[in-house]
Amino acid sequence: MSEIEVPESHPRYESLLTRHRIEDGVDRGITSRQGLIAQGRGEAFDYLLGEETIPSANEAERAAAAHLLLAENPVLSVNGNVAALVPGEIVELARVTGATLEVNLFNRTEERIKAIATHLREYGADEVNGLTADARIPGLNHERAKVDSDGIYAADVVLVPLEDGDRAEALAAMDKTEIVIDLNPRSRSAQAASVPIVDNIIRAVPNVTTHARELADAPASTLQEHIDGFDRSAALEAAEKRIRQGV
Ligand code: PTJ
Repeated sequence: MSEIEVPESHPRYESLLTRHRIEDGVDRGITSRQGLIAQGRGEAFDYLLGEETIPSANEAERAAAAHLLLAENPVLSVNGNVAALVPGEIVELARVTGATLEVNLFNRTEERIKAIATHLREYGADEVNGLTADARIPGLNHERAKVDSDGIYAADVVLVPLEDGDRAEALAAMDKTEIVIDLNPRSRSAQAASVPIVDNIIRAVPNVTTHARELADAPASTLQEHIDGFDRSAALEAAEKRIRQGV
């Protein structure tokens, strides 16, 4: 038996586990209730995608790893769904790529930021940013614009999983290299991203980490080749084709 008392051989195991983690996140004050709706939306896209990492997503995940390794100041943005679904995995990705973790919420409350930071520390994070919030993303209304001046504001590469479209567009407008994880290839976040990863975060984050481990000792020229070889429009098209046609 697993953490949800369902055998791992159950055909819907991953999906049930994901739901359980989101529910648990809401109960613990980590995930917002809107996070439940976002999860339902994601599940529908994932079902149509075949609940697997398609080849174009794997390429995006490799390009994302290369960007994070080449970055001077990479930041992984964590919201309530990310903290509930992949707490250990996002901490591990930060460790392997040398990135900083920053809690950045759509429905921002100080209590939830603190609860998420504590949760991530329980999973091994040394430092979690997001509470200082001494800078603003230009072009966004007050609460959602708050970031740390030495964190997301100063980042050259930022990973924003399950992001709301407005903020993804505003971050892209700041000329950052934006890596988005979103199961909807038509979402404004995926459309705004330099690297859109159309995959379930449950599979995507560990796979970016696997690529980062493999590329850790590669020269900068090899990392740059992976970045230059990635075609964001082709990746979005391939994901949409898979969802619409099942091929
Ligand atoms: O914790 P907060 O306050 O920052 O709020 C987080 C949510 C996710 C509630 C907030 O950012 C939000 O409302 O997001 P949206 O606009 O619902 O967008 C979420 C996107 O993530 C949608 O396009 C979903 O299809 C997608 N999504 C949902 N679950 C997953 C996912 N993508 C990848 N993996 C998932 N498990």
